Amino acid sequence: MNYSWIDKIKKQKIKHKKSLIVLLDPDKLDEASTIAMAKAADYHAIEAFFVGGSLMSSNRFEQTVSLLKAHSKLPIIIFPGNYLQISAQADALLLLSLLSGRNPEFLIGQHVVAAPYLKRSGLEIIPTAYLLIDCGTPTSVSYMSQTQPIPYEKNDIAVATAVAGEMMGMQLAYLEGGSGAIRAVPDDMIRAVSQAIDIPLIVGGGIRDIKQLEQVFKAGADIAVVGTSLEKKPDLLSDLSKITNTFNR
Ligand code: 1GP
Repeated sequence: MNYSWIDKIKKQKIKHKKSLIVLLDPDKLDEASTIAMAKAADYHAIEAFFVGGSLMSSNRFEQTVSLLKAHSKLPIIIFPGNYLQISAQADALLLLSLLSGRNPEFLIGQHVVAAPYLKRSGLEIIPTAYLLIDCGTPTSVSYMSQTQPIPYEKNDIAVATAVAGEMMGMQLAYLEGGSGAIRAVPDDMIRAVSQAIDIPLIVGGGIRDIKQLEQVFKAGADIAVVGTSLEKKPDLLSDLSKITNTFNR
């Protein structure tokens, strides 16, 4: 039987298990830092790597996936900024539909262009309801997608959007504050969305320390994604993974 990452995540949700995912942006990490992170993650409670970015200026995407594959046993999940970010060496790809926006290019356009490649790639494709939340600063995602995020305090809009995504058959919901966001997605919004849907909920953007990670998990996120803070301070991985473990005892 083929391995399915999303099946594993759904089973973990049933058991109330919390997961931490490390986001690697190939533009921001050189070869040595990527290898160091790959090796370190294997020793901590990390569920997987996400690889991707809103804009890729280097040609390190494929190389980053290869390095992770060579130096870590963890699943490699592509978290694509656009259809150029596809690698058959990875395990799965989040097929993101930017449901918070009204730009058809990010709701279906890019998907159509990518579909023939994705079909041939053999990757596990995971349809994902992707919701960008306004966390205080203009983000690369909102600029690159030319869409407006959901306002910070509009929990009802976030809930209705996530529920719509679930009804459309999406397998994951993702509340995105944007990479390097000044503040993380608000607890109230995470709580409201997690209570309204049955599919696993991912939260990312602006999680900088163990306190914020704890809040995100307590509010109801099944998976937390951390990128920028680990680029700046790789040692934080150990503390973040310890906190994740405390939720899984
Ligand atoms: C993943 O974009 C986030 O959802 C990552 O955000 O870089 O702020 O951790 P940070």
